[in-house]
Amino acid sequence: MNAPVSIPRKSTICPHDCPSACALEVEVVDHATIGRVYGSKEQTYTAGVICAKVARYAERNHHPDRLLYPLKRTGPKGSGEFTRISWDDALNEIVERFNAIEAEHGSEAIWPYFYAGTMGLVNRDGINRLRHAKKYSGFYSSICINLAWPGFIAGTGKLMGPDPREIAKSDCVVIWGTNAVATQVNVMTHAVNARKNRGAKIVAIDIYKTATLEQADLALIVKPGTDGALACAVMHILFRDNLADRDYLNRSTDYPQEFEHHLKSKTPEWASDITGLTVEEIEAFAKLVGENKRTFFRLGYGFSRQRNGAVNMHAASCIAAVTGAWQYEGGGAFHSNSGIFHWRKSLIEGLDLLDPKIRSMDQSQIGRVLTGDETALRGGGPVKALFIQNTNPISVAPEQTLVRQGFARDDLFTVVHEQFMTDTAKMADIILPATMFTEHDDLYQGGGHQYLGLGPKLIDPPGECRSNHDLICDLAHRLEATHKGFEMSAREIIDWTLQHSGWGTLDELETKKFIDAQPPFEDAHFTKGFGWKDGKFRFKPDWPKVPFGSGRISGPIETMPEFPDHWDVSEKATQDHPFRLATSPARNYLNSSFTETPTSKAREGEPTVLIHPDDAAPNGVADQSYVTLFNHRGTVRLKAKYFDGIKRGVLVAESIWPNSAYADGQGINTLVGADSPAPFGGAAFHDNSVGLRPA
Ligand SMILES: Nc1nc2c(c(=O)[nH]1)N[C@H]1C(S)=C(S)[C@@H](COP(=O)(O)OP(=O)(O)OC[C@H]3O[C@@H](n4cnc5c(=O)[nH]c(N)nc54)[C@H](O)[C@@H]3O)O[C@H]1N2
Ligand SMILES: Nc1nc2c(c(=O)[nH]1)N[C@H]1C(S)=C(S)[C@@H](COP(=O)(O)OP(=O)(O)OC[C@H]3O[C@@H](n4cnc5c(=O)[nH]c(N)nc54)[C@H](O)[C@@H]3O)O[C@H]1N2
Ligand code: SF4
Ligand SMILES: [Mo]
Repeated sequence: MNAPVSIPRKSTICPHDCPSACALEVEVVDHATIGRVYGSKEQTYTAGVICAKVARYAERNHHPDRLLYPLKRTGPKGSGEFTRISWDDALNEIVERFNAIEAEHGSEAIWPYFYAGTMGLVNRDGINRLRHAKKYSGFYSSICINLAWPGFIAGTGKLMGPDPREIAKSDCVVIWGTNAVATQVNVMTHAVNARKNRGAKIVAIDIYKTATLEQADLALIVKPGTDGALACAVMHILFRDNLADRDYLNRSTDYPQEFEHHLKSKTPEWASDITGLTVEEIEAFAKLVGENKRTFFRLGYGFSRQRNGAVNMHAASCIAAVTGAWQYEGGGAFHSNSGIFHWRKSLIEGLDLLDPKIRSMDQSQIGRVLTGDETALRGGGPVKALFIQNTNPISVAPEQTLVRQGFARDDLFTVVHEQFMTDTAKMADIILPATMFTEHDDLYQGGGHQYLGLGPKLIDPPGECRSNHDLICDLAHRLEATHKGFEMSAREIIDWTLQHSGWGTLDELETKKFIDAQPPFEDAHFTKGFGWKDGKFRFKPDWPKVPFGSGRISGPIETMPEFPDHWDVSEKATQDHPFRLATSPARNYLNSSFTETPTSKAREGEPTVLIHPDDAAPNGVADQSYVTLFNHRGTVRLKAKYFDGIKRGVLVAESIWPNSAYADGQGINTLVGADSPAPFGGAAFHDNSVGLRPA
């Protein structure tokens, strides 16, 4: 037998919208083919571990259904009838239509719409340069982070925290509102190491028994939208049992006396009623975090996707300030490190051309925008053209019924640059084929860790796929938009951006592959003060003034509680809609990506909704039978699956499936609202009231 020939491996970064941003080693079989993908052992956060769906990336990269050529719609909208055309013809048509629309309706009638299908800074954010250069409508990005980040920053003043690798040095790891086993596997690597090496306890908090909760020593299943109550009761116990660090509170936080008084009524019994946890569970949790000063609170996005999500995120982050966990290695609260990279993005985004008078419409309200809602249009005229990159709004955006109505408009000209025939691409007038991360150069940063890194082009793209950067530059030339970024290669932009952000040169990064950007201990643990002028952690945030990007005040901000609390603004269960539905992520999909790969599809099966057997029986719902979920936004038909690791009255539909996978072709976001939560908007994907009937 011949010895197996070893396939050379090249380093890169996973481009998907995942806090882990793993450092990868990709087998490069030949100039056009990748093999297996491995996690880098050298990059110490990834530490050799990646998720299964990216390990088998060849399935996605070399998928027979990849879009390879530009297509033009030839049948009615949504008919799926397209004809192959040349790039030249496609771009000429786009330019002609955009220019005609601009001449008739003004530049703001064109809406570039994009998100984080790739997290590469050049290919994700370069579309902004075109938008600014042409004064096309702006994009208020809100779908993912708008509840979570402000909630965290409200206390700390800055979006950063202890080195996530310190999880391995903790005595207690609290994995809160993130299903890390499914959504960011590396958190588990470090948490499990802490348990193995130091006997650390792992606490996990979710609304159903996820794979993460199965690995926890203490698994807390709360009712959706009640984490603020849990956090308050924990802090009540910490003060009650003298487990609060009063020195730290006096030295490093704002109003300890007033705050302690506020917590007096937030008893475990009070929280037990709200959360559905037992008093014993709450007491046990408080004792663990109170007695283990090295407690690492790893706060995820999931529990923020509630109308009270920002308040709950803040409340959870407050616990570390009460115990003083911040002071210790392996202690403190962490949500994201996105605040540490100090990127200078003026070249990528063309920020020198930004005109603040141009309207900016809310990403999460695309359904309302396209169906002419005046508030959503922000006083401007209708959107007549969409230019979409890296996102699949017909599947992923709330109020899907409106989104679909909007996309079906005959007077809307839609261009979609995609890798696959997604639900959104199906509604396009022109489809353009996009490269994958292995086929273009880009620069990436971690959210759940502290590395930045280079993702170089490893193989040639198939067919006529072009990168986002190439497309944006070509379109800019044809639209006569000028900016020096349109004249530079992706590598030149990466080099400029690195140098102007203080991270050296591209050549240096090429050699190093990644840079550990972890700030020193005293900054990461805020030992010299939190990110406010007075350096004090805020138990009493000034919500409208929380520094969050271009944060635009929304929702019932005036009724936000003064201190951490149970803020009762979740969508109310009613007699007709008695169930609380969450749309938690499916392990083998990443948002709507990977829904095309055979292994992911086989592992996920079909869309299901988890229901407690005691809720199912009285509603006449048999295990594995079809049910219809409904609310005032629409109906969704899918299979019911009995599951007793969930509270009565709560349903979980793991997502995001293509709409065609559902029995009636309507996706789960049909049931989700696009009303703007406080303080700065967002989307409450896990906060829905629905009714249920056998169907
Ligand atoms: N496999 C997989 N990985 C992913 C994604 C995916 O879709 N699939 N999506 C990627 C993206 S874009 C992001 S932003 C991250 C997000 O990853 P996470 O931070 O993990 O956030 P979510 O996926 O929204 O939800 C996490 C968990 O929060 C739970 N949850 C919902 N409501 C509540 C609540 O009120 N309280 C508590 N305690 N828990 C609640 C949900 O049931 C879910 O299990 O993951 C990324 N990684
Ligand atoms: N029900 C429900 N809905 C949700 C969520 C939920 O938890 N529940 N989560 C929400 C969250 S957190 C997020 S972030 C959004 C994410 O929603 P989306 O931004 O739509 O996320 P993805 O499905 O990851 O990917 C978008 C598309 O980008 C394409 N793409 C990838 N790379 C490139 C590229 O280089 N160029 C081009 N042109 N295209 C590329 C992919 O093929 C994919 O179709 O979904 C939100 N929607
Ligand atoms: S865990 Fe996240 S970052 Fe890592 S390989 Fe999987 S999708 Fe990519
Ligand atoms: Mo996200």
